[in-house]
Amino acid sequence: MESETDLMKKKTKSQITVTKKKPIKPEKGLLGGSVLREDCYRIMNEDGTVDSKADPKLDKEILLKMYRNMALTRAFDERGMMLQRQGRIGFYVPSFGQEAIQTGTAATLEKKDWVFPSYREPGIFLYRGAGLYEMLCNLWGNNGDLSKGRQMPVHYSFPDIKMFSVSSPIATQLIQAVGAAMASKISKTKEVAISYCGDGGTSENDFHTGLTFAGVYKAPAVFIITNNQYAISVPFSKQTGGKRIVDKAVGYGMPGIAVDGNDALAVYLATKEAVDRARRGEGPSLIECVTFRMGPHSSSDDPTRYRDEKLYQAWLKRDPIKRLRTYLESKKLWDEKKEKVLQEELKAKLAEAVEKAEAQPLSDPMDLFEDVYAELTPQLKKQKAELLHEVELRGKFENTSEAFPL
Ligand SMILES: Cc1ncc(C[n+]2csc(CCOP(=O)(O)OP(=O)(O)O)c2C)c(N)n1
Ligand SMILES: [Mg+2]
Repeated sequence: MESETDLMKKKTKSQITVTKKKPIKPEKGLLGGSVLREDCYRIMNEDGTVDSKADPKLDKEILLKMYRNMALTRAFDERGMMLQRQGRIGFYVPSFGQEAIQTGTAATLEKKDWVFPSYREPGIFLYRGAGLYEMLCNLWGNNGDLSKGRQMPVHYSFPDIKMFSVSSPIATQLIQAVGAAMASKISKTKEVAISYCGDGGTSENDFHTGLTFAGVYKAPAVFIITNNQYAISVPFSKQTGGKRIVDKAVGYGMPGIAVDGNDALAVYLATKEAVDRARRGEGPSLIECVTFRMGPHSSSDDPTRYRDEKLYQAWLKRDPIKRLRTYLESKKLWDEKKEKVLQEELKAKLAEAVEKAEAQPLSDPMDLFEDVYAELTPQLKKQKAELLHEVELRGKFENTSEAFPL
C-alpha cells in the first residue's frame, strides 16, 4: 500500500518512527474506527510535542506567521457564525478544525501561484493577504464586496492575490485549476495551481476529469483533498467503498500521500514537496489531509442530528491550533503573554472591520447589468428596463434574504 507514496519516501520513514512511538489509536465503534487513522504522515504527536529527530526546524518567521494565521482564521470563523446567529448576515460556512490544512498549504506557495479554493477555506485568503473588510463585505453582499454583492456569502474572490472565486458546485474548481496549470505549462511561467475539495467532492465527475487530465498531461497542479469525514450529513464510509482517498492517486498516475490534517508541520512539508515537484515540471500530486469537521456544515446545519458526540470529543484532543502552540512553546517562540496580546489584537481588528463593513450600503441593483458585456444584449436591456420600473414602483430595494437553504 505504500508504493504510491514515492513523493514522501524519506519522510514516510520518519513518519513510521514517529507513529511507532506514539500511535494514534483508532477508537473502536467510532465509524468503524476508520476515522482516527494511523497511516498518515505526521510530525507532531497528538499533544503537539515533536520528537527531536523528526523536528523539521522550519524558519521562525514561517512558524509564527502560520500560527497567527490559524488563530485569525479561527477568530474570523467564530465571528462569522456569531454574526449569522445574531441575524446580521444570512449565511456562514465555518472551517473549525481545518486551520492547519488551509495555512500549512498556503504557506508553501509563491505569489505567482494560482489558488482554486472550496467554500471552507477562509484561511488561505487571509494568509495571502485578503482584507478582513472586503471579506466581511462579501458576507453582507454589499457595495464593499469585490463581487459587488452578486455572489453568495463566503464566496470570496480576490483576483489580485490570485485567489480564484469560490464555486459552490463541488469539485468544479479542480478542472479550473488544471486549466490554469496547463496554461502555465504551455507558457512556461512556472506557476503552480493548487486546488481544494472535500471527501464529498471526490465522488464528483469533475474530480475524475480534472485528475485524469492532469495525470496524462503532467499539469503543474496540486490537489488537496480535505477529508473531514462528512459531506453535509453523509459520512466518509458512504462516500467510497475504499478505505482511503489517497489510493485514488495511483489510478491517475500521480503520487499521493495521506497527511494528518491537524498537524500544520506535516501539511506544510508534504505540500511543499508537491508544489516544488510541480514547479520542476514533474507533474501533479494528490494530498489527502485527514481531519474532522468540528463545526456544522454551514450555519443552516445541525450536526448533532447525525454525528456521534464521542467522535467530536476524540478530535477535540487533536486541535491543530493547540498542537502548533505547544510546539512553539517548546521552542520558546510563544507564551501566555504573547497569546493574550494576539487575541486582543485579533479581536480589535475584527471589531473594526465588522463595524466598517456593516455600515457599507448595499450594491446598486443596476450594477447587475455591468461588467459582463461591453454593450447590453437585447434581453438584458429589456430586463434592465423592467427592473428600473420595479424600483420606481417600490421606491427602493430592501435586503430580504433571511434564510439560506444550504
Ligand atoms: C455538484 C454539487 N452537488 C451537490 C451540492 C450540494 N452540496 C453542497 S456542499 C456538499 C457536501 C460537500 O462535502 P465535501 O466535499 O466533503 O466538503 P465539505 O463540505 O465537507 O467541506 C454538497 C453535497 C453542490 N454544492 N454541488
Ligand atoms: Mg467533507
